[in-house]
Amino acid sequence: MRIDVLSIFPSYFDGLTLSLLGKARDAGILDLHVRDLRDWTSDRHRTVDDTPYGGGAGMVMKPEPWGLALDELAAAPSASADASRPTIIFPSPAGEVFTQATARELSSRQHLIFGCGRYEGIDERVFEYAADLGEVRLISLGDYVLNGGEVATMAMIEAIGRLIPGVVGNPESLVEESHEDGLLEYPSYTKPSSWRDRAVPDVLLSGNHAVIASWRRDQQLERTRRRRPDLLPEEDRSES
Ligand code: 6GU
Repeated sequence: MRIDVLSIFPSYFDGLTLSLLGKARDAGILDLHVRDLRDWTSDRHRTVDDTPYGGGAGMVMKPEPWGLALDELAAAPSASADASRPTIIFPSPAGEVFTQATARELSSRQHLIFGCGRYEGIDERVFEYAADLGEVRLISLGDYVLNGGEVATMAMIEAIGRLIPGVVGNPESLVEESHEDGLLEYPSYTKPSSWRDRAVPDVLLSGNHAVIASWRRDQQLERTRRRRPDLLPEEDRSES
């Protein structure tokens, strides 16, 4: 998979050289490029923002650098062939909410471009123009406000990247995870079996795999009811 990131703060993404995603890059599974949007400006101050038409607080990102950058990054070897058209993601608190299903869907794409906005946002015409180059998605991490798209992009790249075959060494560890089966994960324990007067649940020491599996399922349901009832179908939300 190729991923291009456009940002005025490219050093935010230095962390992606670490750990699993760093290894995936070294192994050639993930072809990740972080680019400075200001490289597509031509004035002395490398200006990327301007005041909003109609007035109001803050600044808006100018369309011209975005247009030039997207033209360059979306230009595929076989332009216009459907599979090679990129998916262009703009992180935005005004977008659809990112979930594990979104991560799964995006993990099968050949080319993702993340456009990280700052200030009060990006000139709306950029989103319209980008739709000529690929599939445009505005995606939010949830109902709170960040200062820009960078941290959201990091989170999305990590969630998507770990689903690419070969990135996570043991594919089984992808299955037994919160949200993969629509429930929260069951609790985990390791040695010692007693720590500060707290014992590991007996069932986990029983060696009976069927009973352990059933206990874990119950724990998943119980936690999901208590912490995230919104994940359950209406009829499963209360204990009785
Ligand atoms: Cl994707 N961007 C910004 N700026 N704030 C957010 C967000 C994204 N998701 C939640 N809050």
